Amino acid sequence: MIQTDSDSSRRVAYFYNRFIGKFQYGKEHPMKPKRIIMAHNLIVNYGLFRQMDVYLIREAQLQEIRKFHDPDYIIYLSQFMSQNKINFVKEYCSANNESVIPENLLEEFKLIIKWSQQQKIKTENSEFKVGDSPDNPTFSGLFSYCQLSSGASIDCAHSILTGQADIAINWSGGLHHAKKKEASGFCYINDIVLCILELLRVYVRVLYVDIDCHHGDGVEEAFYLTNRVMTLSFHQYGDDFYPGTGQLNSVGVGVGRYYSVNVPMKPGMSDEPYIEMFKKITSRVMQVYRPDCIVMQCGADSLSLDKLGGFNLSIKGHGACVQYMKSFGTPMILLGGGGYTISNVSRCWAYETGIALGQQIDQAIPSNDIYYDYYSPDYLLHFPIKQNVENRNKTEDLNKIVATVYDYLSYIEN
Ligand code: VJV
Ligand code: CA
Ligand code: ZN
Repeated sequence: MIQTDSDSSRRVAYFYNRFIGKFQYGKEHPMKPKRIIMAHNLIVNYGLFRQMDVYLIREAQLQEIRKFHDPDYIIYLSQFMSQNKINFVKEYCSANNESVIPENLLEEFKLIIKWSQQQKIKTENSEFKVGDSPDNPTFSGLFSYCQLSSGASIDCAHSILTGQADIAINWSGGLHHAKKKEASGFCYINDIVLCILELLRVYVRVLYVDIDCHHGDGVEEAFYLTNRVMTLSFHQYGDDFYPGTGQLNSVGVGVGRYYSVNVPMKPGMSDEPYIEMFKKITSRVMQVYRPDCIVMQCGADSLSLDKLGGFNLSIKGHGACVQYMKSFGTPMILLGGGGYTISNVSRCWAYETGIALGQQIDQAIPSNDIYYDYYSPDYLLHFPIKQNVENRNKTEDLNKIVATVYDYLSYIEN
C-alpha cells in the first residue's frame, strides 16, 4: 500500500450493514445490492477497514424520513411493505434456524400498523404507484432497505457535524432520483436530501456533486429554490437517456437561481476530457460558492463497460474526481449510487475508500476474497476500459458548456 497524500491524518467514518446486500430488486433487475457486500469485502481484504472508524448502519425512523418525504407516501411504503417485512424476518429466521421473530422488529412493525391506521390511509386505490413499473418493483424488505440506506446517510451527516470524521462514507446511499412523494429510477427514499437537510441544521452552504452517469434530478428538485445548497451534476444527456432532465439551462429558480449547475454530455466521455471538465467546473464552483461541506454522489455507472451508462471512464479517472474534491480540505461525505457491472462497482468504491484514507491500494485483488471469481480473468483492481469507443462530445462543445457555466456562476454574489 502506498501513501498518496501528505494529510492522511483525516479521519474517515465508514457505514456498513451486510443486510443491505441481501435485498433483491428482482432476479433480472440491473440494481444489485450485493455489490455493496462485494465492495465491503474488498475494503476488508485490502486492510482499509482497520484505518477507519467502522459504524453499523441503523434504520432511519419514520419521523426522520418525514423531514423530506410526504407522510402519506412513507406510510404507503411502510405498511405496504410490512407483510413483506414479516416474510423477510421469517425467511431470515428460518435461514438462520431461529424460530422466534426478534422482539425489536415485531415492536416496530406494530408501530407502523398503528400509525397507518391512525392516518386512515388506504393502500388500495392509492395515488402512489410503487411496483407498477419494472424500474421500481416492490420486494421483500423494501422499506427496511430504504431505512438502512437513509439511516446511514443521515449518520454520515452527524459524524461530520460532531467533528468525529472529516470524511464519511455510505456506499449504500446515493439514491438521487427519489422525489418527495414518488419513487423513480430504482430509488424510493432520497437519502441524499435527508443527509443534506441534516447538514443544513448547522452549515450555511452545502455543495452537492454528482458523478453518476444519470442526472441527479431528485436532489436538484429538492433544493431548486434555495441558495443554501448548490447542486452540480455531470451526466449523460440526450437520445431519451434517463431521466431526461439536467439541461445546461436548468439553473434554479428565485433565490436558487444559478445554484443548480448541470453538465450534460453525450456518450463516450473518457478520462482525460471528463477530468478536465470536472476540474474546470468544480474549481470555479469552490471558489465562488465556498461550501461548508461537500456531499459527493459517486455513482459508478459512469465507468466504462457499465450495463446502463454510456461513458468510458476508468476507475482511476472516476477516482481522480473524488481525489480532486478531497484536495480542497472541506468536510466531505461520499455516497454510492448507480453502477451495474457489479465487479467494477466494488473495485471502484474500494479504490475510492483508499483515496479517502490517502492510501493507494494494490493492483492485485486479495486472493482470499470470497467473491474472487467475479474478478476473473485478470484478478486486478484496474480493469481495461473498452477500446475503440468514440467520444461523441466535440472539444468545442465541451468548452462551450464550461464557458456557459462560468457565465452563470459569475452572477452569484460573493
Ligand atoms: O429509462 C427508464 C424508464 C423506462 C421505463 C421502464 N423500463 C424498464 C425502462 C425504460 C423509461 N429507466 C431507467 C432508470 C435508470 C435509473 C438509474 C438509477 C441511478 O443509477 O441513477 C441511481 C441509482 C432505466 N434504464 C435501464 C432500466 N431502467 C432497466 C430497468 C429494468 C431492466 C432493465 C433496464 C428493470 C427490470 C428489469 N430489467 C428486469
Ligand atoms: Ca450525475
Ligand atoms: Zn445512474
